[in-house]
Amino acid sequence: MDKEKREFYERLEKKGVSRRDFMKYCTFLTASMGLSSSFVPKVADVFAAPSQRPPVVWLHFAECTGCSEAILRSMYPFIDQLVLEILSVEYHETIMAAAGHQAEEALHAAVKKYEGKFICVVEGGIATKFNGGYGKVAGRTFLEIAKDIVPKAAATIALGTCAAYGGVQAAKPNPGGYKGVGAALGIKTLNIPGCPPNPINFVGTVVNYLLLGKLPALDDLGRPLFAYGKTIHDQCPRRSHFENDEFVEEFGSEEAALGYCLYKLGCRGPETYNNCPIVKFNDGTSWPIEAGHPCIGCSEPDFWDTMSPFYEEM
Ligand code: FSX
Ligand code: SF4
Ligand code: F3S
Repeated sequence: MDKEKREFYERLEKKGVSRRDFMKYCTFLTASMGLSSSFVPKVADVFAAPSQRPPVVWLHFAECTGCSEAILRSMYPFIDQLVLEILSVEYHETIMAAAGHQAEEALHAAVKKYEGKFICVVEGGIATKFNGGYGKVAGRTFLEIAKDIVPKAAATIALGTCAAYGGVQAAKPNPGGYKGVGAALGIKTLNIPGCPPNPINFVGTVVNYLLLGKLPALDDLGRPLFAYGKTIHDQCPRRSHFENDEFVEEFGSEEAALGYCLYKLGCRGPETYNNCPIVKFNDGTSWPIEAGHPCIGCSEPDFWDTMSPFYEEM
């Protein structure tokens, strides 16, 4: 094993992560990216011996920062470390030490230094009415900031439903005219929706880019197909209860087995595309439907309006 890889595994070991745990994670990540198991060692190498660490400028607009929190407190305790091993995060308001003018300077210096080369990750929606006056950072509107920085990036990732499609602040009556980044700027973005999005879908997208030199294939809403290619309902374990004769027998009748499904409580799983049933959250512990709550369609555009009232049958 070369020096770089050895040092990487030593760093992980110091954080209490064994090589076995790391390989387990890479196997899981590879499968969730829709790649065959022969890619596992290559995926591991993306972390252990990165040939490039693309600079990242991470912008926050109108949102709750749940998307960053999901990444930083994510499934595997070390995933935040992994993100920092493969990305060179030049600007991120939540995790950077600098504040105020110093932070602003860091942003402008990074954009200037890496123009045309950095990945722009955006969290949060952008106000478009009243010249974007409903949301500002450092005296500039979100709209001005996005118009200035996004076109200078090599690629832009809209992380979370707010950045992808506007999210909660775009819900009716939407006085600020909030929109997702793509709609606000009139461009196509790669969208990783979910409120919050699953960190594995962000990491999978970045690893795909580093491993294969391109962004993953997208659906017509800009979402990576490897993660958003199937509905929640198609992958839901509760579905098996009314479709599987054994369960029906166990429950006594088809109706009783159907009662285990949350459809009548308003579940939006049949019209929501995401991989929550497979990848789950918090170290694969659980996900909304497993915890007994119907899916509210959080990764679909305008879900606050189109999917509500949430507890009524579709
Ligand atoms: Fe939105 Fe993310 Fe929901 Fe919150 O940054 S997708 S409100 S989880 O935090 O943007
Ligand atoms: Fe489908 Fe929801 Fe029922 Fe699962 S709980 S089977 S997603 S309707
Ligand atoms: Fe969201 Fe539904 Fe998954 S509410 S987290 S898409 S189960």
